[in-house]
Amino acid sequence: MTLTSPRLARHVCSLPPGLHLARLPAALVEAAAREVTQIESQWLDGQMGENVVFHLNLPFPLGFPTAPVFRLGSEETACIERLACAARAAFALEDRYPLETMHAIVRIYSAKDGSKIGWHKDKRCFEECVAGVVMENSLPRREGLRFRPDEAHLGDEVGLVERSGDGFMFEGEARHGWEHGFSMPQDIEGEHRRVTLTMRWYRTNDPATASKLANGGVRASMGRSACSSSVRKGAVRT
Ligand SMILES: O=C(O)CCC(=O)C(=O)O
Repeated sequence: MTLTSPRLARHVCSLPPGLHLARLPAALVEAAAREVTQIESQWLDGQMGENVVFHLNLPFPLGFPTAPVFRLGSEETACIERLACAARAAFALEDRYPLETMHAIVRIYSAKDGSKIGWHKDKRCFEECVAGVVMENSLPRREGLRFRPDEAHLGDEVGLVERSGDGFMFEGEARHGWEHGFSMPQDIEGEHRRVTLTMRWYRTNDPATASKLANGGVRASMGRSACSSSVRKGAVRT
């Protein structure tokens, strides 16, 4: 992974403190990317907006799933789950965060609809470390996730130049002092896309969160199935 900065070339453009990079095994990433394509054609029904998403294990927000949720152990997401586990191991998070509290989300950014995710910081209901894997980046210049410091922090806006299999994890200043986001470059048309897997772990020390987690992450009245992968394309969504 390399970096780009919109500022002057004499500025040394550096990563936000607390952003770590890794490479994930190609075979694992390719298998997960194939699975995303399958799910997209079978389960996602024109779910456009900021981008197309589905969740793994737990919904976001807890209690009110906004997109299909594939539980751990779902056949349809076996390879994506393996990739999430590999990323968790690559960043030494296995002993810190249990798989059961993981919320993973797959986002598909397409040049066809200029999809994006605006500048933001991740919510505090999630544990300190946030990890991601690029499953596909077919943009001609492979622009990826961008970071910029907030008003209280110093640094230049920086953008990752990505290849599929690139993994990142952020914590500390990168998590709380910098924002991140992605916008499809305006001059790109056609089939180019960026597909990512982002993993966060719900904090369990808050009683409200703990009780929702004990309930499988959904409202009591909804039952498990309303929040499972039963929202196949064409079916009624909750
Ligand atoms: O697509 C990405 O790499 C990042 C997604 C993201 O920022 C998020 O899910 O909050």
